[in-house]
Amino acid sequence: MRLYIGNKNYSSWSFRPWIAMKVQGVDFEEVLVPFDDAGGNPKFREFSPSGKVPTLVDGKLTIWESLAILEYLADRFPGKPFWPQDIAARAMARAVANEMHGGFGGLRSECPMNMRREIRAIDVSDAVRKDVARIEKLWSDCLEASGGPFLFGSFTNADAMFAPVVNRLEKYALSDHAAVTAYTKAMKALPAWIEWEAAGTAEPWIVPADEA
Ligand SMILES: N[C@@H](CCC(=O)N[C@@H](CS)C(=O)NCC(=O)O)C(=O)O
Repeated sequence: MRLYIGNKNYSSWSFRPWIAMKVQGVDFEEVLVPFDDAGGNPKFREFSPSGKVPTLVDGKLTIWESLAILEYLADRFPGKPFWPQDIAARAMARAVANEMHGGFGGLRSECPMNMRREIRAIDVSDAVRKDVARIEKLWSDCLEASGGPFLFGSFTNADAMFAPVVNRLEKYALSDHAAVTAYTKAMKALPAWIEWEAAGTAEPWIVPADEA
């Protein structure tokens, strides 16, 4: 099984399946293809039908789109807890994962994921403030219902979907909500997080558009 990803410093969509596979103990080969935004990322087209990362290749099967990859992994490894076991919790986890996949456009465009960035606040729009307020409510509701330390107790695909958001809220000093502080601590203590962050921080590439 091979996972194609972009730069670990910046590629928020790549981070999602990568951290899920690491935490759930799936053996995979990682292929990092650095961004070439100026050139239109032509190399991505060699393995990805959409021309984007992440892309998972399992034998003859190619799966693109981060959430589709996470769903495939849950089907492919039914013994691994990619989603919560309880049907109601699983429905909630899918709801929040989908909300992340299709939403929070203000936060995503104004505050790019950046593993090596120093913590520094920037001026943000009302759209970002609204996104942050919704995330604070969503995380605190999930953590209260599950007891934490992850959104549904133990780490699931819902946490994988929000991993880049943890980085954004921290690096742009966007929230001092107690639930955000506790969740950030739990996510950043994962060995998989530490491994990704160390590799991203050490990368030589700078993408000016992602340096807010
Ligand atoms: N909806 C896609 C988004 C994937 C995406 O936009 N990936 C970015 C990198 S984080 C990319 O490949 N950009 C290159 C391009 O658009 O040329 C997913 O969930 O996987």
